Amino acid sequence: MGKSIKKHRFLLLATVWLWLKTYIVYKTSFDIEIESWVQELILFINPLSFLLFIFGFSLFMKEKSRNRYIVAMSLFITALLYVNVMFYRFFNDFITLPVLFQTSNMGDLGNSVFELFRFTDLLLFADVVLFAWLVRKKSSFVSFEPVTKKERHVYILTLVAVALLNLGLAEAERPQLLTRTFDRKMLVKNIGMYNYLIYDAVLQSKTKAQRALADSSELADIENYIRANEKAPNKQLFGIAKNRNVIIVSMESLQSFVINNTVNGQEITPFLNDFIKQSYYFDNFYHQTGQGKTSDAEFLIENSLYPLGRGAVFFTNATNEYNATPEILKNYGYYTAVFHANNKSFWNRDVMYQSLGYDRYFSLNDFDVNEENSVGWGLKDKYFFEQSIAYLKTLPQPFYTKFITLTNHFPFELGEEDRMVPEYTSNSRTLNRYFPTVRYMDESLKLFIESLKKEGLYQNSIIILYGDHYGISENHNEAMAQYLGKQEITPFDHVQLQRVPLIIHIPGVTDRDPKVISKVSGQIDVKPTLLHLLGIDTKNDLHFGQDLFAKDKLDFVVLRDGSFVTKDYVYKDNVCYDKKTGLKTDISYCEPYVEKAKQELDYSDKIVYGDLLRFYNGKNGTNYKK
Ligand code: GP9
Ligand code: MN
Repeated sequence: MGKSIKKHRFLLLATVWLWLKTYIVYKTSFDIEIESWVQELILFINPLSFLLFIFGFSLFMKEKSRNRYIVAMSLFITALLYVNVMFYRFFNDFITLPVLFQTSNMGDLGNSVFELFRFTDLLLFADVVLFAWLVRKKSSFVSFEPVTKKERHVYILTLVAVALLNLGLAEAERPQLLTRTFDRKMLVKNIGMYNYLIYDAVLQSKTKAQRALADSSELADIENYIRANEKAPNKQLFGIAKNRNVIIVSMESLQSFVINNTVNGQEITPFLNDFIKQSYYFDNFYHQTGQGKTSDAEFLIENSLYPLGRGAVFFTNATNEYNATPEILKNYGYYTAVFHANNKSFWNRDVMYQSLGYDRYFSLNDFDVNEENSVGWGLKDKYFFEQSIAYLKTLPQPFYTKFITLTNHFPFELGEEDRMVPEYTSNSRTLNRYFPTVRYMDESLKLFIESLKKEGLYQNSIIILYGDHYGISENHNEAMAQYLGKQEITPFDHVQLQRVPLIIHIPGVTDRDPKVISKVSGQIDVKPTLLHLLGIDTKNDLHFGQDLFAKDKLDFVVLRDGSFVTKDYVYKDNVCYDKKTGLKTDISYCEPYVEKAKQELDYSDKIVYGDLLRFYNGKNGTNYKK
């Protein structure tokens, strides 16, 4: 025994060290909530089974390659760990395979990566260098003796025992852990980051198979569910914007808490505050995005389907059959275009936009972007709108257009000359810098609307502005609590902070009779709402949202992580909160909706993973496909 340990000390050193390193990274780079010592124990042991597995292959190799393999794997595992650390800093989430392989995105992260990099990160790789040195220079330390059969057996038994112990503990702590997949944090906490990636890979191939195996019969239940939930459109508003141009703006990272609010006594969104007074403004409107962020919001708005629980649907299912708003409107004589000053392949948009039915995508190459007119992620919003309008003027009418802003994107960079409100003062640089960039976007929107008026494109349009997703993640809860004047940000507050503005502006209509509408709603509701305003019937369309103006529109929204909000309650992580008090309440109040929330997400996922709409069009021939 002792002899074997000595013989394999390099293998053991690498395994134990990477194990400890992973645990240290868990504790220092991720925000994993631990509620008991059992959970801590699970977290501690969870990297081990994977490491034993990976390094174990070395026991079946020739002496020389054995040591090289150990060094190579140490490097590989460290890189994996590091990619996750970076990703977590940015998205406050663990990476999934589809996202990891979106390498075209990684290149574009440019500035953000720089912003996220810390010099101490280099320490993570120090051990790999040491291992390489040991192998090269200290042949006395690394062994070159053949491995015995018995040693292999003992190793494999240890591996199996560790894996079973881990799974057993995790299953006891969290029943049904592996079947309830949308909570990544829970999974990583219990089976570890590495095993999670394997689990994710299995899921990935399962979803691939799902499309292959899907058939049209699956649609029957889904269609029944959708039809049963449909609400009749509001008669007064149906067709009120018929044949008008449609102008949609995705407002980057804009959350509702800044609306009608101040920083250092100054209004953060003076233009929007004013615009709201001439519009329909929805103040209980939630984003429902997942890992795909901006792109998920686009997906929701135009398909009224949920984005996916893992990966970005723009990547994983870009060539599916959809019935998106642009495609529908093309059948009503609309020209459709989308404007975004970024690489056309970023988030796979060039492919996805074709599936959504866009005639034209004005992307990076169509804009004049230089040092002076860009900051952070690229072209500043003011110039973006200015240059877009020049194109907009030339489009055939009526047009359906979508504009994706960028300046208010993490890390919220902005030159001194563009700052119209001061930074906030708190321990979060991110939150501090958020306010000036929001203010900048607000000003850009003002100029945009002004030029629409100047160009004669305003009066005959319907303008929809929406916040795409949160800008301030949970990592900044302390600063956020300070800003909002709260003791702390509870899970209840967190859900409430997922509200983003939705503004529907119809010149000649909403300016005469503006409204603040407080129905609980979400991005999924935009598609049927817009189509009805344009006087287009949606009886044959498969969507999960409801017309926001329907008399009996349900006060209900499901967030992508499975939380949901009703008129009186908020549900998150198996806890029910009373909206009036913000405090925990009896779960039975939320129970009637738990199944519905899960059902909707499941049905929507089935449509996307199975690419089911390809059957719908073929079979029923909706009124859109002529
Ligand atoms: C970049 C824009 C922003 O093209 O989509 O992406 P986000 O990080 O917000 O999803
Ligand atoms: Mn975004």
